[in-house]
Order: sequence, then C-alpha cells, then structure tokens
Amino acid sequence: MTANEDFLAHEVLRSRIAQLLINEAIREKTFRVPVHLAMGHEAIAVAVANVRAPRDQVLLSHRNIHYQLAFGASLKSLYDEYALLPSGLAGGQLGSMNLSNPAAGILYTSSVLGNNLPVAAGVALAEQSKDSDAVTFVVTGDGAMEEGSFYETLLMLRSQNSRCIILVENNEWSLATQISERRCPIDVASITKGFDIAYLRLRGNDVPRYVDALQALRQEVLDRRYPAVVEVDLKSLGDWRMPNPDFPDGKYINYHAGLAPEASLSDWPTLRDDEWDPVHVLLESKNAAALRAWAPSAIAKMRSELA
Ligand SMILES: Cc1ncc(C[n+]2csc(CCOP(=O)(O)OP(=O)(O)O)c2C)c(N)n1
Repeated sequence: MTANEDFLAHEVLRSRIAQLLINEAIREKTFRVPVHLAMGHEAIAVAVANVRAPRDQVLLSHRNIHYQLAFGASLKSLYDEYALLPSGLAGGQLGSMNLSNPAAGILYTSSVLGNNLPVAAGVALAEQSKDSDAVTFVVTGDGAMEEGSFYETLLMLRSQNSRCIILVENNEWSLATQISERRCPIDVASITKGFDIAYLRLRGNDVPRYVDALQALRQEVLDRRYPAVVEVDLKSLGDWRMPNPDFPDGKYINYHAGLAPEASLSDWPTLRDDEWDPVHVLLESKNAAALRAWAPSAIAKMRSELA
C-alpha cells in the first residue's frame, strides 16, 4: 500500500466515523436543521478531494457532508454548524443543505434540486474566460438528473466546450421512490454520446482506482477542452425495515435524511459486508489489520472533540 493509498483509507474511515457520531447527535435531537448523511458515498468524495487541483471549484447539493469532511472540515465545525452556532463551519448561517466552504474549494451548495448544475456551467465559463486550467466539479443525483437543468447544462457545457465534470451519485433512490417506480431508465452513456461529452462509470468503492480514473478524466477534460459526466453507482447506507403486518420481513425504508435508526458506531464502523460499503472494501487492502487497529483510537479521539 502506498502512502497515498494509506491516506485515502484513513480519510474514508474518518468520514464514516464522523457521520456515525453526527447520527448519534441526530438521535439526541441536537441539531436545528435536517442533515442528509452520506454513508456509502465516502469513496467518491475522498477521491474527488484527492484529484482536485487548487484552482478547481466544487459545487454541491443537499447531501454534501461527505465532501465537507473530505475537503477538510472538522467534525466539530460541522456539528456546530448543524446546531446553528457561531462556531460552526459557516458561522451557523448555512446549516446543512446549503453549506458551502469557498476557502476549501466548495464554492456553492444548493438545496434546490438541479440548481447547482447551471451555476456550475457559469463558474466553468468564468474560469474559461480567465484562460485558467481549472476544472469545475458539480455533484448531482439520479433524482436531480430528472430536472430539465441537467440537460440544459449538458447543452451549455458542450456548446461552450467548458471544462466541467458532472458527478452523478446514483443511489437509485429519490426520497421514498426507486428509479424503477418513478420513471424510465436513463442511459447516461447514450445521452453523453449524443452530446459528444466524455462519460465514465464507477462502481465498487475502491478509492485508489477512483483516483486514477478521475485523474485521467480530469486531464482529458483539460486537453480536449470539453465536459464529462461521471456516473457513480452507490448505495446510501442507513436503510432499515419497519415492522408492518403486510410485509413478513418488515417494510423496507430507504435512508434519505435525518436519523439512520439502526446505524451505530462499533470499533470497525461497517454498515454492510459487501462492496457497497466503502469501509468494508478497506478490508481488501494490504493495510486492513492496521486500519482495524487504528479505528477505535480514532473513534475515541473524534468523540472527545465533541465533549
Ligand atoms: C426543485 C426541488 N424540487 C424538489 C426538492 C425536494 N427534494 C429534496 S432531495 C430530493 C430527492 C433527490 O434525489 P437524488 O438527486 O437522487 O438525491 P438523493 O437524495 O437520493 O441523494 C427531492 C425531490 C428540492 N429540494 N428542490
């Protein structure tokens, strides 16, 4: 394992532990705003933070805690922000769904679904006019992709040959509906082909592999001067089954926001034992034993941050 791979693994773990501690605080009704946890989304956020060049800007959506953490926000600064305290990351002014952090490269975050896409097109155009070699990253979801702004943004980015990467975090769900329940499938690869926009699909939560793929794509976007879409298959962890007489195994409840009632923090903070959990994937790494040994002390240290 290289030093960078080791760093990436610790970042994934730090993000998961921080989110499980935030989940505990949600359980205790500490916060004054709804928080959308992103457990299961850590790998892509850690990879983007690692690939980003200093001038690159990132624009986020309602579910953004994984990027805040990957871009260096402390657990305490997020905890205080969600409690709307002056000591919060944005002085308690932005809460969760609109939390930006321009000093760290998170230029803009919007709770209005699909809104960050045209804003990103504007940001990318502004960078182009300065002849900079910056790439703009914008994060969206499979639900937000249903907004007209997604398609308008593709048109605008390709027409202007803007250096922008749209990341679609495809968790298959939008609030309480699955893609198959609410719409026809959208073949993003074909749509991007129609616009002659680069397309990359990621799955498996292997952060070093994500970093390599994103680095190559970022370079392609700069060299060829055109946009790209990355579709990332992932699962938002924290789902649970509610007892219900009509469902022998309980009714499936997708995790969307707020408390993940059955998620709790243990010495090795996995939530499922397969490739859909980025923390489980770390067990495949050469450093797995050392990571397992490190986790309890990290948990204790982060818990003490909040004491
Ligand atoms: C313009 C607008 N319409 C509706 C909403 C309500 N809303 C918030 S999150 C969400 C679902 C988003 O789904 P997706 O983009 O897949 O992200 P996920 O929450 O699954 O991560 C909706 C409909 C909103 N915030 N803004």
